[in-house]
Amino acid sequence: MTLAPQLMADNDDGSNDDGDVGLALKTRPKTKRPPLYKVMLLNDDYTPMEFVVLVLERFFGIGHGQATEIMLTVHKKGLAVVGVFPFEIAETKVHQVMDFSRRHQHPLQCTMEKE
Ligand code: TYC
Repeated sequence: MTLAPQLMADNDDGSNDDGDVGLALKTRPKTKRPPLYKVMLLNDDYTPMEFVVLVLERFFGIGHGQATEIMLTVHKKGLAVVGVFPFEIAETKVHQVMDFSRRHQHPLQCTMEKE
């Protein structure tokens, strides 16, 4: 007859009562990064270049020099990604740009798509 297996027997759920409190720290946190969305500006023939630069400065916090470069990229290539954000922030940027452009009667278009 063997008595030893009873000394440190596991519980039904696989845990034991050996006093180990380190287990939770070793498990991987179950946080997931949110999906990201590219916010893009589209070219058109009518929106003034300086207005696009102002949009990039005001709503995307981009400095004048880099804003000018991005504007020229959109002008030449047709569109450019101007930022990557979680859904709600991307959606807010799109709405801000579209609203600002509409109020100034410019046809500038801003869109978003999942990265
Ligand atoms: N193509 C416009 C012009 O020549 C400038 C422009 C740049 C418009 C970027 C929109 O997203 C844009 N005035």
